[in-house]
Order: sequence, then structure tokens, then C-alpha cells
Amino acid sequence: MSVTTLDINFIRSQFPILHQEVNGHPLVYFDNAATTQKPIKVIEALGDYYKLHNANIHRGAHALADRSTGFFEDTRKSVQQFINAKEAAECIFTKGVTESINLVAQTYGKAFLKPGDEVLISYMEHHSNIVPWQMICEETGAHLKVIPIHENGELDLEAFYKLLSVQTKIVACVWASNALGTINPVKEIIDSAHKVGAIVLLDGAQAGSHLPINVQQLDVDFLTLSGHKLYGPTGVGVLYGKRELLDKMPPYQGGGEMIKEVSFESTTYNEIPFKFEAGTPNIGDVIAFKYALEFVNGIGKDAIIQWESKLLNHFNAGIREFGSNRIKLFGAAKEKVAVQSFLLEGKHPFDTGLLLDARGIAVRTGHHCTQPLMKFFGIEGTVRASFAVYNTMEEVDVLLDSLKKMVNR
Ligand code: C6P
Repeated sequence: MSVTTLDINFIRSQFPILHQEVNGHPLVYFDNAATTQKPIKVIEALGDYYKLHNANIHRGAHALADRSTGFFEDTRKSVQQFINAKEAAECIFTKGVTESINLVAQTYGKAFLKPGDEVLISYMEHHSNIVPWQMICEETGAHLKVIPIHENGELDLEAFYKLLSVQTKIVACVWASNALGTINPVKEIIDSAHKVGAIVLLDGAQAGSHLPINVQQLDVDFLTLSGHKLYGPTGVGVLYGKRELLDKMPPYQGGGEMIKEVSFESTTYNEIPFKFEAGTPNIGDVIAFKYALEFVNGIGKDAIIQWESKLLNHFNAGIREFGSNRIKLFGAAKEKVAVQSFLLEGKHPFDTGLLLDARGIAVRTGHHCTQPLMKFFGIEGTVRASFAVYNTMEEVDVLLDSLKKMVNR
């Protein structure tokens, strides 16, 4: 589908939540980087699971258990196709990106990092891609190194190459920044890291719903996704890992499902992906997640990114047009997903957020879980508008109009 054939009204009709008033105004939902809204098929699939199929998976010898197991594993196959993994077994279900990164840090990191090794992250990471590495570096004696960025929000690649060395064992980098929108040159990062023998983990939280994903072509070692930022339910995430790495990693948690044989003397572990899925998983939400992937596939990532870029460009052009120097934009990378951070001069971001909320406009305010990045810009936080495929130009105009009134006040 191309943008010219994108039927936004039809797309919006699939999202019941969008058709309501907030504070006396039609809801304008621009907090999509925090979580996207869910299409009706996802909501219905979750309801149907509890109404019709509910059973624990991979265990029971009865029809409901069989059915639930089948649906659960169908989603795994959909994820495999969505990211073009070689095998479905390389796709592990987690709670979200946060858990996926912690899993890698606490298993791969714990097993393979030694004192003096280095883990490279960037200045624009979300706390979820900072703190787990800090924790494991402290435990193993490895060092955490940080790739600086430029004022426009792009990664300083020259500095990256200077930091990269044979000591580098892991490069953990955000694919698309949640605070600035910057799309990082991940293929270049992966290829360079591999040349020094390092593995690469990509934080795909903001890439999942916007960018085409092909893990084999990227040759990425680990990729993390959150279902709820991808039109799916909360509590579902994905950790993709290459089989050769997952096979040699110790398990994350012990319990049911992740074992082959247990005795009081010793335990043997299950194959991937089950080795990393201890206990009863979030069955219903995983099953419903398949319909979110179908929603995205039905439109196509190319059409999504084209439409969202139009929304972003319209917003930025509108800001420039009202010619005020009382609004400052953060994040001017050449390659961006549809996320725009800004500040109104003299106004705390939270106050701007409240004023917008009074007009029915939902944006996020604050540090966006990127405190080191905010420190780099010398600010406490920003107001962030983040767009999704169901947003319209008219909605962007509503935001622009509200901001215009605020700056001219
Ligand atoms: N960012 C935002 O409003 P979880 O919470 O595990 O699904 O995702 C964590 C996470 C990791 N990396 C990036 C780049 C992210 O954007 C997020 C979540 C939300 O920006 C909530 S802080």
C-alpha cells in the first residue's frame, strides 16, 4: 500500500478508543511512542481467548490446551516472519524490551563478560538500555563506555570508531530514539562491531512499528521489541537472538517449561525458545499480538513510514511557519521516525502537557526515561509528540493551533 492509497478513515475505524471526547474535545492521541492504541481485532482476540480457549500451554492433554498452544506458537511464527528470523525458535517471548535487555545482560553478559571488557552504549539510550548494562558491568568488572552524540541528535560516528576496539564485547544501541526520533545507522554499527569481534543488541522499542525489520540481512545478534508499542497488548515483548548465541547462554530464570529433566542433584535445560520462557507466559496477550502484526503487515511498513513522515514534516513546517523563536525543537537528525520533542520558552513541559490535555491532546512530557540525554541538552525534560499511522493532518493542525495560541499569549 502506498500513502496515496492509505485509507486513514478505515484505519481509524479499527481503533474504538480514538472515537471519544476528552475534556470536551475530540481525542488527539500523540503519545504513541509511550504506547500505541490497539485495533479491534487485537482486543477481540484477547476477549476470545478468555471466553473460548483459556488453558495453559505446552502441558495439557486436552482440546483447549492444544488449541491455546497452537495459537501461541502461531504468534511466534508471525514474529519470525515479521522480523525475517531464520527460525521461530530464535524468537523468545518476554514482557517487553526492558525484560529482553535484562535477559541478555544477565545471561550472555554474566557468562561472557570479564574484567577489562567493554560494553558500548550511546548517549541517547533509554534507561532500559543503560541500567541493565551498568548492573552487569559492576558485577563482572567490565567497563561501560558511552558513544557521544551531536547537537542535532545524530550519533557521533567518528567517536564510535575511536571507542570501538578488541576490548569491546557488546554494543547495545537504540535503533530509533524515543526522545529525539533519530534513526541510527544500525547496519554500519553492526558490521563495524563484528569486525572487532563484538556482538550487537538493538533496542527496537521505537523501530518496531515504523521501520522494516530483517534480522538476517542486518546480521544483528539480538533485537528487542515491545508489543504494546506495535499496536499489540502490554506485557508482551520479543527477544530475537541468533541460535548460536542463545544455545550457549545460560537460562535467565528457573522453573517450569525451561527444563528437560529435574532431579535434586541436577537439572538439564530445555531447547530454545523454551529455555528462556520459565513459568506460565502471558498466553492471551501473546495470542492477541499476532493480530497487531497482521494489522501492520496489512498496511505495510513503507506506507506507514511515508505517512508518518508526512505528519512529522507537516508539524515541523507548521512550527517554522508561525515563525516564533519561543519554541525550541530537539532532534534534527536527517533520518527520523515520527517523534518530535520540543519546549515552549519559559514554560515547564508538564504545564504545556496539561494545557494540551485541556484541549484533548495527549502528549508525553518529562525526561522520557533518557535522563543522560536530557542532561546533554541541559534540560530537565521536553514535551514530546509522537505520531502513528492512524493520526491525521487535521490532528496535527489541532496541535499546531493550540501551540500557536500558547506562544502568542
Ligand atoms: N519508552 C516512552 O514513552 P518497555 O517499557 O519495556 O516496553 O520499553 C522500554 C523502552 C526501551 N527503549 C526505548 C527506546 C523505549 O522507548 C522504551 C519505552 C516509552 O518513550 C516509555 S518510557
